[in-house]
Amino acid sequence: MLDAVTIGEVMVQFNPVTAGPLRHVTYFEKHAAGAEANFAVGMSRMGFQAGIITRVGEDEFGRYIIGVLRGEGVDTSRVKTDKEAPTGIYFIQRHYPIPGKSSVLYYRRGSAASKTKVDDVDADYVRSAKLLHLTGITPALSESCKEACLRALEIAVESKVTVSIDTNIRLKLWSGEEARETLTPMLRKADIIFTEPQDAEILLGEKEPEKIAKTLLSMGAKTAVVKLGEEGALACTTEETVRRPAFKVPVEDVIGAGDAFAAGFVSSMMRGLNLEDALEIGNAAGALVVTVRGDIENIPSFDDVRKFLASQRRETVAMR
Ligand code: KDG
Repeated sequence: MLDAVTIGEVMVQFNPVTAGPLRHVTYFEKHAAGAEANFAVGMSRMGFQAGIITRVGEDEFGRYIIGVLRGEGVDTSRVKTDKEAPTGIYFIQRHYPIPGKSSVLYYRRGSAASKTKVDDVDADYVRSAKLLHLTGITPALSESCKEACLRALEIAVESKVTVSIDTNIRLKLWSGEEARETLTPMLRKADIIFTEPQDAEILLGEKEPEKIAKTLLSMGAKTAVVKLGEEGALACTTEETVRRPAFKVPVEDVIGAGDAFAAGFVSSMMRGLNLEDALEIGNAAGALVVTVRGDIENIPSFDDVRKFLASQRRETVAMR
């Protein structure tokens, strides 16, 4: 029995050892990353069983990714190896042109993961999970990826598997209009929605966090979470609205923080913690990730979070 299942591309991330414009970077580190894989690893580190549906190429990078996921305890039984297409890769550029920010350059068009299709979605596998986690990235990869996400969503809804969606709009993969057209009907079927003001403006024409959350609740979500980066996060249900500030930490690379946040939040809800503690733990997970290069390396375990919060003198109710 899985606690969480997700669908999405896992890529090799090349992260520059030195910050600044990529034309001047000589050395890169190799990491395994991808929004959904980051989430799955986050769930696993928090003590929950997670699995991922995807494809990798029959190449060294594909073997590397499977090894990393297995090493993290993520179930890879539904990761197919595609003989026709390569494993996707991407580069990160750090602290340029804006200090403290990172950007991504994809080399993933036609990748093995973009060939993921409906047949790869094993209905029993999805049904065996307590939660299906989707993001706005996978449906943007290809028509067949979109169909696979919609099929998984349909199975989850029919089987009463909780659905969480992180809007994660990547405008390098599709236009705002395409994102809105595809994601809006998906969001109507989600129980938990993670978004951020830039995405919400595209999807809902709304930038104000509380209004975003209320609109998502009116569309059917039970819990709406708005990630506010350096300002923390806000979560809303029909009963309460809670806001928690972010933790101030040295920033090495911000990529991946949102996925760790989502895993911290979802795993806390699964533990039965309240909204405030779930936000605090999500914020802590996001903060820890940005202090190192790579998306998954510093995703915390529950014990890591406990130590971090104690260092910040902010123990959650559950940790006292
Ligand atoms: O959320 C982090 C991801 O954006 C990063 O790992 C790369 O999966 C990725 C993507 O599609 O942007």
